[in-house]
Amino acid sequence: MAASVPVVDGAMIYIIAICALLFFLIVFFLIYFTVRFRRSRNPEPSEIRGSVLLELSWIIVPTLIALTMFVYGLTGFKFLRMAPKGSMTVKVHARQWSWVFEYDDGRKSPDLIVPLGRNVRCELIAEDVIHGFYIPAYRIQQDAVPGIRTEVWFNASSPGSAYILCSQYCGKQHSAMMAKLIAVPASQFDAWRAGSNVRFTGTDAASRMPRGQSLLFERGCISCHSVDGAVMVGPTLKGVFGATVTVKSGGVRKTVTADETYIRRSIVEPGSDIVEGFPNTMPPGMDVLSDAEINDIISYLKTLR
Ligand code: HEC
Ligand SMILES: [Cu+2]
Repeated sequence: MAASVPVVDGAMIYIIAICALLFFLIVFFLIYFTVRFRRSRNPEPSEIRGSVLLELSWIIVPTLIALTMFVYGLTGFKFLRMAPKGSMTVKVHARQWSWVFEYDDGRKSPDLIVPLGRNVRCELIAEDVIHGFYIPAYRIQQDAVPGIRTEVWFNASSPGSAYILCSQYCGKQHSAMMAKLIAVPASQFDAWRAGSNVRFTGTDAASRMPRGQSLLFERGCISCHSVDGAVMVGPTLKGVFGATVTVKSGGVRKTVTADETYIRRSIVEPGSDIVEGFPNTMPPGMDVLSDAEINDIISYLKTLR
């Protein structure tokens, strides 16, 4: 649950209630007048002159009713759009097709882990196309648009997890663009932030993934490489381990077997062996990976047959 839920649900129920009331009133009078003024009872239509009072009242009353809906909606909207001062900020990177949550200390996570009871302000950054940051259980939805900073905030009031979805059709794997929001007690959150390898077992995506796979997420590899055979900006990583690859090394075309040495070099100095048919666009900054992390990635790639 979050504070945004009663705000959105309240406006929704209010609007539906007014619409339902009007609907039943209109249908009631429709039927009543049809029966009451049927031809057999009124063979001669009577002539009715205008009534200023009646006309004014059916202009003013519905206008006022509609305005209450507007005011109700507007207060809720302002509440949802303006993050309270002192909120904790999380940068939400949206890209084809994953979410990465970046905390102010630079820590990145494939799931949005938040402390209970804190106001969390999400700064939405679209890295390629328009995405929609959508947490149905919290009634929160905001587009992430390239070139524009949009934001949204919430306050998780009960522990547990909720789905984060993308609400803008953003390409082939749009429906797979899911993550979890996990609200945990502040003490657990601080331990996780401090870098201890707290895993919220069974709930977060990261804990279900092999370490190597979650690294591909955290380091953004999956924005260029698929693990299912699809060719994206870069070649797929499915079946790459042990495969025979044609590369250009310093302008010379040659065939190599993708062993540990080759894969390690492809990650650390991507410009040294360029896979044929692909541009040399893999960022060399990927060498921030530690040796152990590269080993984890290689172990994971070995399982991708
Ligand atoms: C901006 C896009 C981009 C990102 C991000 C990226 N790569 Fe690449 N990668 C490429 C391209 C393009 C190639 C093919 C050209 C080349 O070999 O340099 C490639 C090649 C590779 C290869 C060799 C594949 C083969 O078939 O021989 C490996 C392994 C690899 N990348 C791993 C990674 C890992 C691990 C990460 C994340 C730490 C990563 N890449 C991030 C674009 C990217
Ligand atoms: Cu999307």
